[in-house]
Amino acid sequence: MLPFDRSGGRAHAQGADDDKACEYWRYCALDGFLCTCCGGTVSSCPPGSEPSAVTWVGTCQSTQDGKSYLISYNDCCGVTSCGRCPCNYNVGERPGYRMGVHNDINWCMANDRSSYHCTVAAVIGMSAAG
Ligand code: ABN
Repeated sequence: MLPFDRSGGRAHAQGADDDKACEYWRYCALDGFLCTCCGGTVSSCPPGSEPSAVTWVGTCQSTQDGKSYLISYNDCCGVTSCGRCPCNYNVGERPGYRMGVHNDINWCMANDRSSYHCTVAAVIGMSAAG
């Protein structure tokens, strides 16, 4: 039997070390399209888009050293929706009344160009959690 792609276009590969896969460790609380699949990197927006002025944060455990890191999930703004590699992980997410830890929102709301393109996951610190 020939190999069969069951990913539905969501990601190129499965794996905690592949930054184009939803399972990549930094994406544990990411809801959106991966910027790594849209011409950007894990921490920089694709050309023509800009990072959201406001953001939400999560804590994810690194597969490299087992430590917990604080991750900033900035949306990239000003370009229409990328549509590639949709992911939805919600470790530690809280309901919408706690905005800083809620991911199902267009965080481009405070930018002049408020259309949502994709989401990056930048490490901004180590977590006291471990
Ligand atoms: N933060 C990603 C996103 C954008 C628009 C709608 C839902 C989620």
